[in-house]
Parts: sequence; C-alpha cells; structure tokens
Amino acid sequence: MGRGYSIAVVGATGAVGVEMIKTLEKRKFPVSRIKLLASHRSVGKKLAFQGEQTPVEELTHDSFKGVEIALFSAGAARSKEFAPSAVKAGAVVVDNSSAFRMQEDVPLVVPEVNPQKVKDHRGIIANPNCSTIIMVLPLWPLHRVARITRIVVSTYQAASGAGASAMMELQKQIAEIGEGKRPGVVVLPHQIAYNLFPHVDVFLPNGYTKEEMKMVHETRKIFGDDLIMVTATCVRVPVLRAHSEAVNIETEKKLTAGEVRAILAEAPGVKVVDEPGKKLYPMPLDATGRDEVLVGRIREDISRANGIDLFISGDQLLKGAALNAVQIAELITHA
Ligand code: NAP
Ligand code: 12T
Repeated sequence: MGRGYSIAVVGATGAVGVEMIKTLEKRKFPVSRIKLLASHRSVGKKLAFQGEQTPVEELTHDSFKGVEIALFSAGAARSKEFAPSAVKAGAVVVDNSSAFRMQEDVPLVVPEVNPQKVKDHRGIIANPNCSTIIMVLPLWPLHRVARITRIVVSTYQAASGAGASAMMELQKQIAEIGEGKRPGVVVLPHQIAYNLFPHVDVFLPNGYTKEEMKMVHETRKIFGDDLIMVTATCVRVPVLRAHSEAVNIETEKKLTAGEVRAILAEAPGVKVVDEPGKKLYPMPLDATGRDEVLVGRIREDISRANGIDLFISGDQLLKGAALNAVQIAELITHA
C-alpha cells in the first residue's frame, strides 16, 4: 500500500475543477486529504468526494498549509496570485492556466509525450492548452517516426473551454430560441447557438488570437522542437464539451495513410475511428466523457508530396484539462 497525498483543487466548483475531483476518484488517486477551494461566492457549498460531502473553502494565501499537490484551475489571474503561495507552503502546483506555460523553468507536460520533464520542476508544472494537448497526442508518434515540419490546424472548440457559464449560455440560448425569444449574449463574444466565430481568447497585434499562438508556442515546447512550423485558426462552435480539429501536417519522411493508421493504432491515449464507409469518424459527441482522443479521416494530402490530413475530437474537460492534470499529478507521486 502506498501512502495518500494531501491535495488541493483550486477552482473546485468550475467546469474543470468538478472533472478534476471526478478524475481523482475514477483513477483511485491516493488522497489522504482534499481541500476544495473557490471564490467567496462558493463558501457554504459542498461537493462530494469519495462519498463524503466536502465543504468548499475560500481561496486565500493561507489555503495551502500541509498541501502536497495543488491542482489549479481558477483562471490565470488566480494562478499568478496564489500559485507562489502554494509553492512557498511546500506544494507542487499543477497549473491548468496559461500563466506559466511558456516560462523556461516550468515544465509543460503531456504525459504521453514528455513525462520526463516533470522532474525538472521548481514548484510549478503547467498543463498545456486544451487544443494543444488534443492535437499533440496523435501527432507525437508521427513526429517521432517521420519528423513533422509544418502543421496547419483549424479548431472547432466547444463552449466548455470558456467555462461552466459559457456551457450554460449555449444551452440557454438554444432554449430561448426554441421559445421564440431573442437569445441573451453575456459570456461569449457573440451568439453561439446556431452560429460559430473565429475568436477564442483575445486578439494579438500579429492578427492571430492568443489561443492560436498557444498552439504554436506550446507545441514547440512540448515536442522540444523549435523548428516545427505551426499555423492555427481557432473557432468556437455550438458544441458543449469536446473540441475537434482538422489537422494537416507535412513530414520530412513520406508517410502513407496506412502507415499513419498503423502508428496511431498503437499510440497511447489515442483511438482510431476511421471507417468512413460505415459513417465512422471522430465526432465531439462521441468523444464526450471519454479519456481517449479520437482520430480519423486519415488520408494523404493530394496537394503536397509529404502531406497527411486528419480529423480529431477530444473531451476538452478530460484530456484537454482535468485528466491531463491528474496524470501529471500521478507522475509527481511516482517520481
Ligand atoms: P469556470 O467553470 O468558469 O470555473 C472557474 C473556477 O474558478 C470556479 O471554481 C470559480 O469559483 C473559480 N474562481 C473564479 N474566480 C475566483 C477567485 N477570485 N478566487 C477563487 N476562485 C475563483 O472555468 P473552467 O472552465 O473550470 O476553467 C478554469 C480555468 O482553467 C480557466 O480560466 C483556464 O485558465 C483553465 N483552463 C484550462 C484549459 C486547458 O486548456 N488546459 C481548459 C479549460 C480551462 P466560483 O465558483 O466560486 O466562482
Ligand atoms: N480562453 O487554458 O476560451 O489557455 O476555450 C483554454 C481555453 C484559455 C487556456 C477557451 C481559453 C484556455 C480557452
């Protein structure tokens, strides 16, 4: 029997936090004590963990006494403010926000790709962006075999990426439209029901969004390859919780579609769903609630000599966020 760990979940009441709690339970993570932290608004709420109603406490700088691993998912501003306090108290922070991902002394980890980086941490390990995690899972084994030189990706991102309130906004807008009412737009930048928009996170001076540039920089850091060229268009679609992506890659060494299928059939965390004749291909509804990233529509790009096209769907709240964070915590306990 191994020992249990004292865990804090920061942002426990949020879309990701709730999945973190469920993932810790589901994977039988050895927990001796759990602290559920959120804003003052959630004080008085209780959340079930391993059959026990656990009160939610307000996040403060003093929240981390005795905490060994702190899973942060309360937004980048809270991470910047409170992660140093957690580290000072002796905890290892697994941070789900964009706050520290590109800092040189912060490992950016996808356990199927670069688990060895976990041990280099100096208190904080960053969980990559959801769209990046879901993309690198199938691309890493292809990169190892054939070296990917360029990635062109378009995303179809669910409301869940923008939090529980955005998921509710999508559901509310659909209900309002059904009742013949004008849908309210509060959380997302436009009506999302029966719509989509090429706008996730904020716009940057280079014309890309921050979300798109995360896919560029984070992919390079996770692969340890600064030469890989990436361009992305990130689109919000009226889907509740799984992200999808159309991905085109160019490789140094030619890969056939059959070779790609064979490599991906063995790839950890990936499930090939690619029988278009039977109407089987990745779809966000099928990826919802699943740990694996679904990959299909695998084909040779007719416009380039060494190009491959694929389509992927993965649960944003699981592999895109909570599951990847808990897998990192598992690596910490195994170190
Ligand atoms: P969410 O559903 O809006 O939940 C936000 C959580 O943060 C809630 O628990 C909320 O507590 C808490 N919080 C907000 N303000 C706070 C404050 N001032 N003090 C303490 N707690 C506060 O959002 P989410 O979807 O779970 O995402 C949370 C964060 O995770 C995002 O902002 C993002 O940084 C990160 N994220 C990362 C990925 C990824 O790509 N890996 C994906 C999704 C999200 P209350 O309920 O008390 O308000
Ligand atoms: N704005 O963790 O809006 O960097 O879908 C993830 C998802 C930021 C992040 C989104 C975002 C992140 C979104």
